[in-house]
This record gives sequence, C-alpha cells and structure tokens, in this order.
Amino acid sequence: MKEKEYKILIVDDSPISRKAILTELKPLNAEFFESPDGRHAIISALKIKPDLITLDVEMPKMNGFDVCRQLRNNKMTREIPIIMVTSRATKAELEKGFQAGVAEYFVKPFPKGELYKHIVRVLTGITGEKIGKAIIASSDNNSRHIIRLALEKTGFSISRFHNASELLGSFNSDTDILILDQNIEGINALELTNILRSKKELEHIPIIYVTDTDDPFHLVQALDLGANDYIQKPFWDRELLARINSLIKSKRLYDEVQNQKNIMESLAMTDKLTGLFNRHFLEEVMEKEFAKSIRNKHSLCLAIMDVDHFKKFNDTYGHQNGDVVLQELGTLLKSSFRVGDIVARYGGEEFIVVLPETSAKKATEKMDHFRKVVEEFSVASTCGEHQMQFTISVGVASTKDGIKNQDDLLKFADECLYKSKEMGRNRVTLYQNE
Ligand code: GH3
Ligand code: MG
Ligand code: MG
Repeated sequence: MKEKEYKILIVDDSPISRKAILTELKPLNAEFFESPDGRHAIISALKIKPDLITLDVEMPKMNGFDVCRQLRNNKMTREIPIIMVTSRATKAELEKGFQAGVAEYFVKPFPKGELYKHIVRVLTGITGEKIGKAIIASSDNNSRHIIRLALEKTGFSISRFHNASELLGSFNSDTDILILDQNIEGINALELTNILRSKKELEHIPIIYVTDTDDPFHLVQALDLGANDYIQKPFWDRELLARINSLIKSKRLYDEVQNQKNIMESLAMTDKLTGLFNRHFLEEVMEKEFAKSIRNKHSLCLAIMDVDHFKKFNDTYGHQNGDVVLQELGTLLKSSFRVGDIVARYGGEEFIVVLPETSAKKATEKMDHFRKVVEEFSVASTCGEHQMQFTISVGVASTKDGIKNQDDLLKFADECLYKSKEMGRNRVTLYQNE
C-alpha cells in the first residue's frame, strides 16, 4: 500500500463531528488520528507529530484555546498548523484565538468540500512552490507565528526578524512584501517605516503595518510615513492574506511597468540589428569617457572601422546576407574586447570601439589583431551554398596626440580610416600628430 503522505489529528469531543470531518478529508492521502478531548490531543500531538490539527473550540474541561496555547508553548508542537473549527466566529472569539496562536478559523457548518479544499491548500502550501518573498518583522512571538503560518500556506518564502537593525541589515529589493508589526525591537516601528521609505531601492516594497491600536492618529501617521495598508490585531488570517494579495498585485503591475521601461530604455540605446550600443548612446558615453581621461590623465583611444566593398558584397550575396555579416561582425566585436571597452554600431557598415586607459600603440595592436580575426573569419550564406568572407579598414586616434575634444578624436580616427581605404583597404592606420 502507498505510504501515507500526511498525518492529521482531528480533535473534537463530538464523535459525530469527528466522523463528519473524517469523511470530508478522506480523499487526502493521510493517516487520521482522533482525540475526544484536549488533554488527549496534546499527548497525541507530541507522540505522532501531525502535519496538521483540526481543533474544536468548545470542549469540556479544556477548550480549544487552551489546547492551542499549550501546543504553541511547546517546542515540539509549536510549528504545527492548527485549524480551529468553530460554530461562533465572533470578534471576541477571534481575539481569544489570536492570543492563543490560532492561525486559521473554519466556521461550522461548512458546505461539503470546503474544509477539504482548504486543508489541501494548507498542506501543499507548505511543501509547494514559492510564490513570493515576504518579510515578517515583529517582536511579538504570537503575531509573528500566526502571520508566518498564514503566509507559508499561501506559498511565500519567509524571513522573520524581531529586531529592526537586523531587518535593516538584510532587507533587499527583491522582497515582495513587508509585514511590519508595531512591536519591533530596536527602533520605533513608525521611525523604521520612515527609514525604509527613504531608501531608493526599497521605496516600492509594499508595507503592511500590524497594529495593536485603533488610534486614528497613529494609523494615519503610519500611512503618511509610507505604510501601504494596516491591519489591526486580532485579525483573521484571511483578511491579512486578502490585503497582502491586493498589495502584491499592485507591486507586480509596478514591476512589470518598470521592466517595460527598462526594455524601452535599452532599445533606445542599442542597435536593433546587432544588439550593440547605437550612435546616440555612444555619443553620450564618449562625453563621459573623454572627461574622465582628461581628469585621470589617461590615454583614451577611439577606433572606427568600415567593412570594405560592402556595396559589392550586398550586390553579390544579397542584402539579407549583408545583414547576417553585420550581425556576425557585431558578435565578434562583443567577444573580442574588454568589459570596459565600448563597442557600438555607428551606422551602416561602420563600427566604433572606444578603448579607455589604453595607449595608442596598444589600441593599434588590438585593432590589427581584430582585423586579422575578421580576415580569417567566414560566414555561411543563408542558403548554405557559400562561405562568405570580408575585410575591414580601421582608423585609430588617441587623446595623447594633442586631441582636445571628443569630436576631434572621432574626426581624426575617421581621417585615418580613409587613409586605410586609400592605401588598399584591410589595414589599420593610427593618427599621428606631426
Ligand atoms: P568601402 O570599401 O569604400 O567602404 O566601400 P563600400 O561599398 O563598403 O562603401 P559604400 O559607402 O559605397 O557602401 C556602403 C554599403 O553598405 C551600401 C549600403 O547598402 C550598405 N549597408 C549599409 N547599412 C547596411 C545594412 O544595415 N545592411 C546591409 N545589408 N547593407 C548595408
Ligand atoms: Mg561606409
Ligand atoms: Mg564600406
């Protein structure tokens, strides 16, 4: 027989109620245990270590709240999810349950299948795939525990902190939600909210403020300082989850917009055909690189290259194959230069490499090496019939040659490119200030 996946303890003084729950949960691949009273339940929980307990509220001698409190106070049973099955979900009940550490309420009588579906969610949520990252910051053990159970079963991966400075030290921007209790050691929770909101990288992380008070001034202050929502203790776990879900939905939407924005920005700075930086972006970074080279008294080199007889190449192999060559040249360029070098498509079949902190001699050597790589390189034509080859001509200029601004750096490199063309192509010419 297939081994049972879960152990479930059903605690209820009424045999009829126990039977009803058992029937409801039967489709689960679980081993069931029954306890007719509180004391029996605690002993059984210690002995069998169940994955979940359903607990009746009203029982003689020891009621459900007392059982819950005792289970929560014992290291061996503290983490077990408890689903309280009650016929009266009043605010006073909720308050008592919260104090005792109940994470879940289920109100009797329930439609067939409801409790089953709910328990499946609890059990699979614990082992299932994580849907997001949550941080619980609270020095109140009870509320930390309840929030954790509620979030865990929904599928969050969770970090818990009881101290504000620990939280600040490890808080990062991939957090999906922060549940911040008014009770937190180290710093006043309102002050902490303010600090978190002042950090640029954390400003969009939703914060739910968990509070003991219904003082509107305090709550308004929390919201003013940057909390997105608040919830008052005692709370129903499903209310907390509903609030969290709504905040996370907005955050995901925000992330999506942000993502699109990044894509748009990168499209605006890259060339569509080759994926290299475009001319617009090159001009922007050149300005910065030029200023930096003056400041640090380093040599900055610029190399401009142009594919030889590319018009003829297009005429021979077709425009589409011309595009393939430009793409391949882009890939070669990307893999041939250092991270700090900037490679861009300047336009048409012209490319630029900016080499910061590089001497003219070194840059010329590097470009000549690259020229040879290209000369040796061949690309299969789209129909697969030809191995296409091509060459490049290059011009190089360096700031050490008395060049005073970035426009001149490009102008003199370009002049050298044309010298390379005039001298027969497939060569590198370095600008020299006579
Ligand atoms: P040179 O050796 O003097 O550079 O000769 P060339 O034929 O390469 O120079 P020219 O400036 O006369 O022609 C450049 C050609 O590059 C013409 C143009 O159709 C082609 N070209 C420019 N951009 C692209 C492109 O994105 N794809 C393709 N396939 N061809 C392009
Ligand atoms: Mg050209
Ligand atoms: Mg050309």
